Amino acid sequence: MSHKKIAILGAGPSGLAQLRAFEAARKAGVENLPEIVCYEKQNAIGGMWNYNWRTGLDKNGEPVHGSMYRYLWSNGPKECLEFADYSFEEHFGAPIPSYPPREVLRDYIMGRLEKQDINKYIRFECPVRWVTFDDETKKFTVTVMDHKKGEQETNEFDHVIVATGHFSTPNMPYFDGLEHYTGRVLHAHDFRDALEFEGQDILLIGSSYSAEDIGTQCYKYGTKSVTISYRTQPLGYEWPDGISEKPLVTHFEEDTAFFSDGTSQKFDAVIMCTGYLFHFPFLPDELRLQTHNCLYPANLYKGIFWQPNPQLIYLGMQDQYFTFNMFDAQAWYARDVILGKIELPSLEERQKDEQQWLERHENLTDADSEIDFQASYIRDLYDATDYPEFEVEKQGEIFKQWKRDKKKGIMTFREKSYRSTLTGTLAPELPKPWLNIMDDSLEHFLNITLEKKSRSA
Ligand code: FAD
Ligand code: NA7
Repeated sequence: MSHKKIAILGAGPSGLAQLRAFEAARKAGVENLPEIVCYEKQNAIGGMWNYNWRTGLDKNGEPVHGSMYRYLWSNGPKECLEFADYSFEEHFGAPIPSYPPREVLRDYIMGRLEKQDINKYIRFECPVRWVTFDDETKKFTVTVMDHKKGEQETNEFDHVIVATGHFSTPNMPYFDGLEHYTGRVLHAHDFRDALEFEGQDILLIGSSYSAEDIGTQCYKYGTKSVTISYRTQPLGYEWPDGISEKPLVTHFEEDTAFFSDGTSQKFDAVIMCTGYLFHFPFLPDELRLQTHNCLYPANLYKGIFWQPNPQLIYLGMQDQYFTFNMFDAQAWYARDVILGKIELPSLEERQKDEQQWLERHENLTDADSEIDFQASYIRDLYDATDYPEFEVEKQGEIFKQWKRDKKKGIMTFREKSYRSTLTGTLAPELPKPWLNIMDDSLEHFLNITLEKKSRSA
């Protein structure tokens, strides 16, 4: 029997989960594994978790993928994103606090992989340009630009797995008068360093994760005032002096923004924290997922298989409470379908299943029900595979506690500790208030965390 060939598009956490899933099968002695190629636009693995100082275009003229910025700390407890087959404690050799900075999380993601020698499957600096499917041969052709060789290349595959992320292409709304506004206008995607706004009055438009995180971070690094303008709902936290919320901007005149409550204020800069577009410029309409940021995008069976053609698989396309372990659950399931261990039902059955999830999705009323929904989605996936147990419902309870802790103190929630569902260890406390830890490097974080531990030992 000839080997199947599969293409994984993207080597961020989702694409890496897929590679890891096949590695796990290989180690378990599964034979006749498919031939795998992973095409990655950047020159490193890790996706969004690689800090990229560039904005706009990269050195090859490709759109810069990175939306992460300096001094970014995890916005959720690490206990809710722990890989079931690799705990934080195993990676760092000791327990660490619940909210690590970006570099620490990146190190953890990489740690599991270095052991697995996954790089050999990855073709770096190879952005995918175009994908087609032939109804007769039932094969995909994937065309990539190999920037290292300076030439395009086309190959055939039995499965294509899209793992290109969806927090990279800015949703950039227009407000009257912006073209004459005299301050700086940027999207969160291009925000890199809070220090740029030290001493300034800034306006953030949008009221979700990016607004709360960029707002609190700017406050931490000396921005004079942060105003957050919401379209539907304010974030509603108890903000310190220097951060406030306003209803939506109506228009701009010179250096001033006007709001729908009739007030106005001068600003030095405007940061659009208005979310991201699902953007797959390499996919024709009949293969292209069209959705917005939500917990259950339509047209995907089990949240991963493209309904009209399940040889096409999407990973990580949901809005995310759970991240790394959800990508794992998806990747293990996709792997088992590709290996023929799980048989896909008929289109009718697949649509019926999807409909049930969509109906549940429509009836979600609050964050707690959303968390339960995503936990049961994950449970449904990994109950069908040999992915190790990670007590997803317990992690859901930690997410609910996280929500409450944020409500109690948006500037202090990162000082809370939670218990790992894998090891049972309660995370140590941050040795200092988050607001006072200005150095977010891996080295500094481990130094202060482990120092504290040895003092108290
Ligand atoms: P990505 O990480 O986006 O990776 C996609 C990969 O695909 C990239 O490497 C990209 O270069 C590649 N790619 C894209 N297009 C192409 C192409 N055409 N050809 C080839 N390769 C391509 N999650 C958390 O769990 N905790 C957090 O604290 C957190 N904070 C976040 C903060 C910010 C500012 C953002 C933007 C996201 C945050 N997230 C957080 C969510 C984060 O997106 C996920 O953790 C995770 O990175 C998603 O993994 P992914 O592989 O699906 O996508
Ligand atoms: P989200 O969570 O998708 O939120 C987008 C926000 O932008 C949300 O509050 C929207 O308001 C708002 N929005 C969108 N369009 C507009 C317009 N036209 N005017 C005003 N406000 C608008 O994106 P985030 O960037 O916050 O988070 C995405 C990921 O990045 C996340 O995983 C983080 O960890 C980092 P709405 O509520 O719809 O009215």
